[in-house]
Amino acid sequence: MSKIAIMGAMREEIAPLLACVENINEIEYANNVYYEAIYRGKDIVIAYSKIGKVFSTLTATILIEKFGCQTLLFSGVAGGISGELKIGDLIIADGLCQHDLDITAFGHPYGYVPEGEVCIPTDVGLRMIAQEVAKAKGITLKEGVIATGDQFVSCSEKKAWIEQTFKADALEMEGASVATVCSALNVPFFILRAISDTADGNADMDFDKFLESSAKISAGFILDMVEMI
Ligand code: 4EH
Repeated sequence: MSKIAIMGAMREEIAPLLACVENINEIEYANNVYYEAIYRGKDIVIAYSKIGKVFSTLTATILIEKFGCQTLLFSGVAGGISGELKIGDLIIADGLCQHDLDITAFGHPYGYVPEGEVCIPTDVGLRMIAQEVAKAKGITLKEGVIATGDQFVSCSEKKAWIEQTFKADALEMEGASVATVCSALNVPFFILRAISDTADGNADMDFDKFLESSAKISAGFILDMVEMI
């Protein structure tokens, strides 16, 4: 039977998932804990990677190569860029880029390295399932570009630069690295984020205030999707 990976970056992002699943079996591997579990009869493996591109690369790789997951769903929070996104709103990535990848000194565009791509697309089938779940819940689900980098952005100028350079609608610190792994290993993947802050001068305070509630919104949506995969 197919095994679904659900990952987050922070403990708070997966806590609401662990609260809803059954038969949890903890496995320690590579300085992290992986939680095998059952949700509505489906085999899933849950983990949080720790923050940033490097840790999330490691965790996504292990979920696929060691645990044999054939689909990967990411659930978490993000800084909103698009004016359409308020705190607590959901966004799904149609593509992900690395806003801090810069070899422009050699004439390349921001976010690009040779043999890579600026924007990595996510699985269309999983996006369609998400839109069906949204419809059933009576919510509108924004699709857009999510920009990833190893920085917590709390500055309007930086946010505006990322918006202009990548046409990004939200930003975070793990999506594009997870996308790179899944795309290379041909594993369909999906990145969902609920807005916790708007990446400006108040971002740190908003983040602390809304991390838990936004993480819960994202996790609840992801679990509804699992039933349909
Ligand atoms: O995993 C990191 C967390 C922030 S760092 C990326 N996550 C949350 C998404 C995110 C984000 N990323 C960049 C939400 N808002 C963001 C923003 N910029 N404005 C962190 C947070 N708390 C404690 C320690 N590190």
